[in-house]
Amino acid sequence: MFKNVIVRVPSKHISEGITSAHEGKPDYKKALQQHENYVSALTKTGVNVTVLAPEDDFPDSCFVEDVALCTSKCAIVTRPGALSRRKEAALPDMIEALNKFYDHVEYIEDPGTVEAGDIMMVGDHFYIGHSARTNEAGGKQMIAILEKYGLSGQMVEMKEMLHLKTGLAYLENNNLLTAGEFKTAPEFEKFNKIGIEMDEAYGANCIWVNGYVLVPAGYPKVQKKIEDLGYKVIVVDTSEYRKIDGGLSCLSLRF
Ligand code: CIR
Repeated sequence: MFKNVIVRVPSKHISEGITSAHEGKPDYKKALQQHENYVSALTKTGVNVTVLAPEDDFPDSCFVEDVALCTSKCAIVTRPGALSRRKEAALPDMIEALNKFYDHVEYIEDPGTVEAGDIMMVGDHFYIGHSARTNEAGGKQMIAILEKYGLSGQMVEMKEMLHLKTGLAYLENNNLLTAGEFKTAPEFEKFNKIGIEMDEAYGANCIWVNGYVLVPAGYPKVQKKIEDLGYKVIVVDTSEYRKIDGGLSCLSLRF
């Protein structure tokens, strides 16, 4: 069960966020409204939500998932691979919030790069995508830190997706949503895989929170598959975040 969630209100320069999508620029006011709805949905699952103030100089700073890994034992502040995002990990209010919740806060160091959107937690084990943003040195540092606390990790090679969790979502009870290159990856054979079709691939970025699953609006096939598994579904519109490659998991730290 998760008790806490940290989010950050989007920057008024969110339209300048890094993107590979060709869907236009996010509308700031709409993004703010969607963010409020996201916080309301999370609150419904019983977690306490810490809302950090916007950091206008960092267009992608609402995607807090990338700047820290929050485990049951420690928090690990990352070192983002995207240069425009690197300093997001050192923002004082985030460090302060992590120190409030954790006795142990660790840091990824140069030459390592990690964005925690590349890390999927399954119990005490962590799958770490070796992506354009997370390098081998970063992955090795992360695994060494996890092992120090009795946790474990392994790296997963990836080629197509931005982050590991762009195409994977662990819904607990061995259920794993898989899209694109992860549908056939050998690392995930032991899970009950729920394959997401290409036309709804963005919908694979769901989050499990205390028995609920938050699903992005506009992905009816994904929604039905999750409902059929018996989860309580909350649909949340993320259209403005999708325009800059972001989704439901990217917008929060859950622990
Ligand atoms: C980026 O490219 O870094 C942002 N525009 C999107 C980050 C999405 N984060 C995530 O998948 N964890």
